[in-house]
Amino acid sequence: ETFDYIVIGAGAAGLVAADKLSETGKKVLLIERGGPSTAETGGNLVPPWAPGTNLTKFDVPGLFESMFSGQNTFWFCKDVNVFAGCLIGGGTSVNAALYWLPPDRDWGTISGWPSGWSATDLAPAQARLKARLPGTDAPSPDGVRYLDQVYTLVSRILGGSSYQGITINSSPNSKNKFYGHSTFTFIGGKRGGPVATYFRTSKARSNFKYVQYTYVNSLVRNGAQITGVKTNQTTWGSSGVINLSSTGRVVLAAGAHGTARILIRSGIGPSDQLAIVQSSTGAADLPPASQFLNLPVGQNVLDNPSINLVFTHASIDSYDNWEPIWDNPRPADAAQYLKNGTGVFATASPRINFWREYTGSDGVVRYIQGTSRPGACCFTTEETYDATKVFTITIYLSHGIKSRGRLGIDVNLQAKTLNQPWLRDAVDKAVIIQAITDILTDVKKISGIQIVQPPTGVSPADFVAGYDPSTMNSNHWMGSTKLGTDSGLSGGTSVVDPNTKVYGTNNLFVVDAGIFPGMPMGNPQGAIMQAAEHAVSRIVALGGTP
Ligand code: 6FA
Ligand code: ABL
Repeated sequence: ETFDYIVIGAGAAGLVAADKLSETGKKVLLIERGGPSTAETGGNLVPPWAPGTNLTKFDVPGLFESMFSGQNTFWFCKDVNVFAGCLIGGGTSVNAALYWLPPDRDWGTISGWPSGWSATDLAPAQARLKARLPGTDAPSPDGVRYLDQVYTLVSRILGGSSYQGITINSSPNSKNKFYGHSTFTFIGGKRGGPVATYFRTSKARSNFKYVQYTYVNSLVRNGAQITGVKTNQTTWGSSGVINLSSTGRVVLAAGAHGTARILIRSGIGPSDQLAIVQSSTGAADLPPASQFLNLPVGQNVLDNPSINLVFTHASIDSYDNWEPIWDNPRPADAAQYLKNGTGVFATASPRINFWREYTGSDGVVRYIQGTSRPGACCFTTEETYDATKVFTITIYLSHGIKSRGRLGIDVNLQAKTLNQPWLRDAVDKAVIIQAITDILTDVKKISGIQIVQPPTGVSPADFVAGYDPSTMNSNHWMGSTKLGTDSGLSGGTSVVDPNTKVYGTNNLFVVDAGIFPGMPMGNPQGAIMQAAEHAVSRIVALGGTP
């Protein structure tokens, strides 16, 4: 059996790509290393308070904060040293589902994209995405916003700097001093996202097939031509190889870390990384060294640095820091959700989001995103405070960020961060310090707010300087297979061309978070799905498949 398209990875980008490709009638295989997530994909991990229901950990939005604990967090990839979803839906099945229709600035030269990737070029992709997945800022099906004290209080704080309240996705370009209710990909009080939309329509097509628990090790190459993919599944033949048709294509969507690793294990990447594969168990799968493509895979990596500010206020219900939600939830909230799918469990933890523009001393415009939620985690303090009244404002540096890091593999072929990407640029750091200073100034205008973090007497600059870089991670990895016109084969920074085709290959494409040259304004899943929509229209327009 051979395929016209093999899509690797059933995450944000892969589910969109597989659906759009199968819509054309071509024979499409989607390969996912993980297993089921939500009930409709066969998942059955239900909390102890919902026995006999189909309300899995991945379906119930209010269980989001429980992703970070548990004996066996199988939903996260065990061979990637940061959080990455390894199940159907990828990151979209484990994330907080925050969802932003990207502003125009996320595309075009201002964000590092070449011609063909302007906001105008991408407008049809955004319209298609919005039609399939509109998102909601009132996820409980009864329209009521529960546990909303954080929204009320933080909107008052932001009023101190004359921010305006809006419906965020009704006005994607309003990102300088605007706030609104957090907006999510939830549908009908459950996790929706690409699994409940794009994946559902692809599964209904006879020319579409998907396999799970199938790990792609490497690509089978004959020079520039990819002829198949090598998996760990011998059901496909003793070598685990799945073949492409003679005019077929491989579309990589294994995520910023996963795609980089597959390329490197296929002889495509920086020479120091290929040397690691040559002296590892993966050596046998490499093509001859004469076919290596020395591309900057894993370079130019971005993630938002994020800093948590922690406060208390008498009006706040910290929701017990979300700790009991899995096995000892507040009985009335669990009963309400079981009864009709409404209430606190119908949404994830964030309550309000806001953005503000800053021009750095280097003249570059950068944006700050804020996300606020009841509760707080992962910090220590000398202060005495009432944990039942605590809330967090997380400050992210986003669009305009200059710092870059590097990811790749280690000797065990695990995917990992090689150089951290957070606040390496001095102006990036100055901007986030300014943003924290501004928020704290506005916080102090509201009576009764106790600042728990940063601690009393510690300036924003000292707080940022002393902040453990490993806790600045935002799980928004981008850029490891950057798209652009400056081919890495000629010393440039790009791994894929404007058609998302890997330089030096005939039929290999990347459509996931790795292609982004710059950081989107908000949490990136919306931008990633929009980019995948656009990428597929370009791939299909190339013609050439049967
Ligand atoms: N993004 C948002 O926009 N809003 C959020 O609220 C948000 N929250 C989180 C969050 O809370 C967590 C804990 C994490 C980890 C991420 C969050 N993100 C959020 C980021 C967002 O989910 C990611 O940016 C987005 O999902 C990335 O999309 P990609 O398509 O680039 O990659 P995925 O990780 O979604 O999918 C890759 C798939 O490939 C996975 O299913 C993986 O199992 C599979 N795969 C990897 N290697 C493979 C291999 N060798 N063979 C077969 N399959 C493979
Ligand atoms: C995101 O986009 C981030 O990737 C997540 O890290 C973030 O969730 C969600 N959105 C919600 O804003 C946080 C949790 O709220 C914390 O409790 C957790 O410690 C942290 O993720 C871990 O990275």
